[in-house]
Amino acid sequence: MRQGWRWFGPDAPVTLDDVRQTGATNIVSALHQVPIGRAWTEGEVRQRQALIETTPAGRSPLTWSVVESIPIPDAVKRTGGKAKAEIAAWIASLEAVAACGIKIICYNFMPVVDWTRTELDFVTPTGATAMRFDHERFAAFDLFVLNRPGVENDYSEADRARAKAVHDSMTEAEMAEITRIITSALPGSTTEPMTVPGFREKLAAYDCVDAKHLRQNLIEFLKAVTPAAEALDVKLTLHPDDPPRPLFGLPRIASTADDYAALFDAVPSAANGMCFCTGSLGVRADNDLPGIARRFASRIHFAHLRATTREGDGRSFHESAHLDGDVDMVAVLKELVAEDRRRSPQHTIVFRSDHGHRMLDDLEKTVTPGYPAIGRLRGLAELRGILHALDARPN
Ligand code: DNO
Repeated sequence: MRQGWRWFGPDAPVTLDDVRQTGATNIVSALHQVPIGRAWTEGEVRQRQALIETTPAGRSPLTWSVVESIPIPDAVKRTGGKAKAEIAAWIASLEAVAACGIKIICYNFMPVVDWTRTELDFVTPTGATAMRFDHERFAAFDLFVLNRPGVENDYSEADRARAKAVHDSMTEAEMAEITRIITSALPGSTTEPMTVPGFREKLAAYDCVDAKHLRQNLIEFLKAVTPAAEALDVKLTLHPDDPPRPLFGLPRIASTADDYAALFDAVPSAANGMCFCTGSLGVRADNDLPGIARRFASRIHFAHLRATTREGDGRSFHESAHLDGDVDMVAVLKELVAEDRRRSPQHTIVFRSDHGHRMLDDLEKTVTPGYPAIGRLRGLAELRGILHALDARPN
């Protein structure tokens, strides 16, 4: 398996030289500055690639191996194959990336909001902080701040009463902070920051899109883009929904093994792959992660490895240290390593230690939420330990 590290670009607090010190050799990055929907040019990709791959004297080389992500515009999620211009632009970006020799592209199909949390700095017993999703606080935002049409139908009476009590107990500043976290689009999100009224408008645009419809739109998108990907030996990897269930009354269709099976059945192309994210999928107790890794092994080209702990209410969760949560990471890695051994060197799985606690010096520094250096490095070191024990030295 190839050791990856997500790098947010030249302005990010974690530099490429920092990445070298972690031991990771494969960079995961994107042209985050390009507006969603605009085709990437080969020149732009090459320029970013030169930053990554020009190695200062005496330093170890880095390779840009994965693009995470080329965002999929709303028009595609809402109208599928009818969004011809947007799909053509996405294919142009794919071709620009492939022309530079980058062969793995990650994307997701979550409408309106990408990954969602309610707290960025939840203090864990070690003193390090973690990201957290608190269902009651989330519901309080949904019911009493966003207050979208029909919102009450998505919560039981008991849920609504609890959310009301939580809302009443929170200060305005606390509610404003949750609103900011939910609407601001967390780092790497493929959706845009929104105001609350803008959020309502976006939701209204999805009024007629149910899960069946959204899945059909993704299938139409895949049918349109996989021929280009296949011709260029590019693997497209669909990131799961985070958290893996509908939010804000919006359907989500990459949350379970059945969801992925439906997509692989409809579009069997070898380019139709999966980004195996243990942190996202692991939030559902009914997702058997080693089983999913085994079942879809040949489709997995990219893995996000991190752990979450489900809390007592079954809906809230927080991010644990990489080996401490609900996921059996050793069992997952056994499956991924077994698959990796079947592959040629240029097609091995790229993994990255996903997210990380904010700890030690990072508690005082400006960090990218979810992506501090030290917490991710701790995770990577632990994952590497497992790989060594499995006699699968990463490269
Ligand atoms: C968060 C990430 C997401 C992910 C995209 C994939 O940490 O997992 O930003 O990159 O949803 O397209």
